[in-house]
Amino acid sequence: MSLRVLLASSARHLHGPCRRYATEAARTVLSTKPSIYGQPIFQSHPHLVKPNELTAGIPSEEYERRRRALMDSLPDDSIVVSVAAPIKYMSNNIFYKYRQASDFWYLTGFEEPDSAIILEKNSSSRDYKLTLFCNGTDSDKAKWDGASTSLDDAGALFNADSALPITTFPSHLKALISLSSHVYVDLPASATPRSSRSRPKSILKYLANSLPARREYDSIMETLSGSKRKQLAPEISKFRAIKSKCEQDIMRAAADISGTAHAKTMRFTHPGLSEAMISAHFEYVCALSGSQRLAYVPVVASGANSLIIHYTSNNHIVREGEMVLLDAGCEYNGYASDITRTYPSTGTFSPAQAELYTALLSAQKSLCKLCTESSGHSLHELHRKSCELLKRELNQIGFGLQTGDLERILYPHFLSHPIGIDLHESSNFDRSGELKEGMVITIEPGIYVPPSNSFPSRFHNMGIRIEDEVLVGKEHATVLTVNAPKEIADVEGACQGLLGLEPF
Ligand SMILES: [Mn+2]
Repeated sequence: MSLRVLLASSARHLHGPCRRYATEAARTVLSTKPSIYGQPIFQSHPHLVKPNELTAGIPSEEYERRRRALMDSLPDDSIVVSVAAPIKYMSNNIFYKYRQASDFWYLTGFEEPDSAIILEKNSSSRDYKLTLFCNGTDSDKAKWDGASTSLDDAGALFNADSALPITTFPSHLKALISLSSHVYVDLPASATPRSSRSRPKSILKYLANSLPARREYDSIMETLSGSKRKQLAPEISKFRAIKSKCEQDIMRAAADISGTAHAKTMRFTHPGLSEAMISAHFEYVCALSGSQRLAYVPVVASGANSLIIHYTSNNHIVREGEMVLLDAGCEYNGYASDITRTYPSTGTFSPAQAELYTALLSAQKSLCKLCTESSGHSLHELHRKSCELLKRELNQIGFGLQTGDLERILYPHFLSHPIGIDLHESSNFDRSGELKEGMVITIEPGIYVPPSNSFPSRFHNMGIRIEDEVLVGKEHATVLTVNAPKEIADVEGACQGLLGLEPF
């Protein structure tokens, strides 16, 4: 092979994410290594963060707007206390990859552990004051773990009125609590003053570690547990439920990465592979495209394993003639994605598989279209509709459903959940509230047919779920996860390599 042919053929292989990374890598030559900051910012990582952005895809002003909107919604003389997530350990001192606490990140964009903020209402010209507490420069720590952002840089970059050492957080908090009428803070579930004595964590850790006198610690805890204290999470969740244009763009990018990974994983799959290899392939494709982690442990359920809704053992071999249910999505630049597809291991649905798939798909597509503000629907109403639609569809293909068959056996889970920074942004979400423009929710009906005489035998042991993310508009619903093949022809085309996609 001549050199020219060799070059041409290697260039052909440099496609998709690999080519993008090659270009980005070239740009990073200008920045110095190692970084002096505790997270990627434009100055250190111009291949990840643009000049106007604080975190990838989100400008500083947006973080400012978030804090202002929150503080404007709270009564006078309020303070907000939010702390970073603790580092989590697999065993002893073996840590997991760090992920910042969602609400803290939403308000700050700050990605280092051992940090906290206090927001005070009505105490400066911009109506609120932000104090950021963090590690600051620590040369010994930097040698082992890499840099943490200096106090000066942290204050300037993250737009804080002051940035102080995290060790001073308890004394500041104590002083401010006594001056404020309302203290918005989330304590861990077990954090009553009594139980916290045995297992201090998160916010308690800072208080417990940093205060020499137990009496002082107890007095802060008592005040925090008293009538001044209000839960912060429900206040923030109202704002997080509506996605800004920047957030919508990131969520679309996350959905694109996951959707393409689904298509490529369909191409990669064949009988004889293990479910674990399919999971590994999905994760690999997402990581190549820049995703920082998966948003959850994937479900790779072949054959009758698909009847287990949260099957994550992923340790069986895929057989000829089975379907594979793949529920998997990446996290990208702080936002989760969530897609489920069910496809034939051999690349072609059997007639019975196609029949059941078509019934579910028809209902799923009708439900996606209903995700508009003008429909006035709530998640509860959409779920009720999903049951109606599925009953009709299933009876048309010979199910003859009895009362309760669908809700109790064939489709035992809820249709939808809101998604964003967290995969399930549901804990403070009102399922009875009307959908609003800018919300992003999943639509994920499923059918799981046990081998029971009550149901047609040709569908026994089939489990199918089809899940998309939908952006709610005033009049129109936008499916974000369109890269994942869904129509039978597209799914089979992807499996058979007819869509022009390489498996990698
Ligand atoms: Mn989901």
